[in-house]
Amino acid sequence: MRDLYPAIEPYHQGKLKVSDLHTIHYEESGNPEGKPVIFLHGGPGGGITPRYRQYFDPQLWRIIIFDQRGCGQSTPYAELQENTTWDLVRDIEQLREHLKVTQWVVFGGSWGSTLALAYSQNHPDSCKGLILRGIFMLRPSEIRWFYQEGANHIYPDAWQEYLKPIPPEEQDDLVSAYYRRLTSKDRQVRLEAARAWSVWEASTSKLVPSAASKQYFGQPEFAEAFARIECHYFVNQGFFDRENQLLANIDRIRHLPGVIVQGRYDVVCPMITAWELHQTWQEAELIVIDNAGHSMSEPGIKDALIRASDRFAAL
Ligand code: STX
Repeated sequence: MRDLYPAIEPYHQGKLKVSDLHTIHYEESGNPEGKPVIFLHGGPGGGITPRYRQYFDPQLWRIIIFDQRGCGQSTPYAELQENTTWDLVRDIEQLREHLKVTQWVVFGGSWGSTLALAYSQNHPDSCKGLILRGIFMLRPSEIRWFYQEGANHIYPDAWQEYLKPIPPEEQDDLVSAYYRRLTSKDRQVRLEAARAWSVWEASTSKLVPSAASKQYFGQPEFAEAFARIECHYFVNQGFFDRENQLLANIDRIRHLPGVIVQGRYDVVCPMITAWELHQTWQEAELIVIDNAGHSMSEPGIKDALIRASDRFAAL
């Protein structure tokens, strides 16, 4: 099994003002002359971590990673205004031009896969290929499964904690009930909701749940942006015109090399979505990891992603 490349520091970090309101934080690591890859993090609202650099051979890749609007070191923190899928798609293109990249490989898991599909379908000429993991297309059925009815059958214990901030009379529409609290003027109300929302996701992301990731997701500095931005995208149905938009537009990227890595026991983004994507995009390679859940740190997922990035380095 392949493991992560050694930890590295960026050779360059910067800020890019992408609108009157928003500035995004980005970093470049690895080889400045290497093949460019843009890493799209999850959530939306998850921000970046140094580990993301370690999925790529630093001799071969110019590894470009950024905090999407409102999270990590991007500012303003947890801001929902001017924060839509199409704003992020424009930011990626603006960052590409700013860094004088002609084409890059697009790497994204979970919400990062949603954004990778949206971006590549709008800018196919900017893309060399796609490495996708834990596929999420932000359709109503996927939101319903994880935040209303479905995943609770597998994690009733964690679900009880997720339900706590919401009184029974509001539980028939949990995403809306959470949205009201996450946008409350009362900081305590916001933070309580943000913590419960985020810990639910941390509790369900790994085949074998980890206390460390629950602790990380539960910290207010992480949870507030993660929960607010996720919930904002979900109440707005990802800002898509129609629910199957990303499948309907596959022809725009069909010619690009693509790999889809999916954990069999992914509870956050169940495999049906990866399956449907692959049915529509059969030219892409589907790799199912039979002993993994959602997280990119699961050993089998890590192995498959690193093998894929090694192969793509030769494109
Ligand atoms: N959201 C899934 C997602 O994109 C429905 C995601 N889950 N956890 C993450 O992202 C981080 C690891 C980035 C926090």
